[in-house]
Amino acid sequence: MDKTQELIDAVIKGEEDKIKLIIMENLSAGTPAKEIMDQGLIAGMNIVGEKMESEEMFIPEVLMSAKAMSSGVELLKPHLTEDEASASGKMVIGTVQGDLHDIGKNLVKMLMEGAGFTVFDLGTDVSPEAFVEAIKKNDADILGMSALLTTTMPKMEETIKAISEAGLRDKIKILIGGAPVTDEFSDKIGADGYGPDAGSAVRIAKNFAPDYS
Ligand code: B1M
Repeated sequence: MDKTQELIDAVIKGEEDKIKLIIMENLSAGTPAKEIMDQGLIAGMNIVGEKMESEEMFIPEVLMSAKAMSSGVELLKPHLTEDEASASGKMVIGTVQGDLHDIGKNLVKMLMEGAGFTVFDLGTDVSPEAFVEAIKKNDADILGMSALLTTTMPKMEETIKAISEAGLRDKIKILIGGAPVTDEFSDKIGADGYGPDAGSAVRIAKNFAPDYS
């Protein structure tokens, strides 16, 4: 692939036009879309995730990178086979019932997509029943729940109970996050992991199963 490092840098800097240009040049030259995705977009976004975790990059910059990368993914999507597009795990994500905050959840979604996961976003105010239905319908491997209010955190536990009652707990890994959420809370309600930020959410999700990386 031509200009690999330039594409990685453009993702980190959130340079949407440059990303599109490099992708078009590579597609015209016959570079496989999967190679452009993996070696350029995902490689760049992985660095963004790491920089976010180490506080070298902050929310506005990460949003710019994520948005720029998404436009690159859109350009590549028609050139990816179905298998390639969903090579990694499948995640259902949403903000829990009663909670309308979605900026952090959207960031997690974008970085997960950047890392190659297929993400089904249920939006905000998602009931435990709706999470259960979406896990079944999409045969998801991972559930991501976000909560920003102390009053809506208990909905995470309710959702995990509903998943157990539906007999799905063994087949799904559960990742939670949001400003008031903690590791202790995650352990208490029986989640599989807690991500303090979007970068670490991706790292934890990849650790859930070796073939997600
Ligand atoms: Co709201 N709000 N808000 N608000 N709001 C907070 C959360 C609050 C802390 C402000 C305050 O009082 N200091 C407070 C909660 C207090 C509490 O519960 N302890 C609060 C309140 C009270 C309310 C209302 C009740 C206000 C009212 O109406 N009286 C109301 C509730 C509405 C509802 O949800 N039912 C409300 C409404 C709103 C707006 C609609 C105005 C708006 C939301 C817009 C939107 O999301 N589209 C809003 C906002 C913007 C905020 C603050 C200012 C910013 C939240 C944010 O987007 N942060 C917030 C104060 C604050 O946090 N400083 C506040 C940026 C975002 C990138 O961070 O979401 O934490 P965050 O996500 C991070 C990590 O947490 C993590 O990764 C992200 C990136 O690093 N993460 C995950 C998040 N989800 C994850 C999932 C994962 C893993 C990691 O795995 C799946």
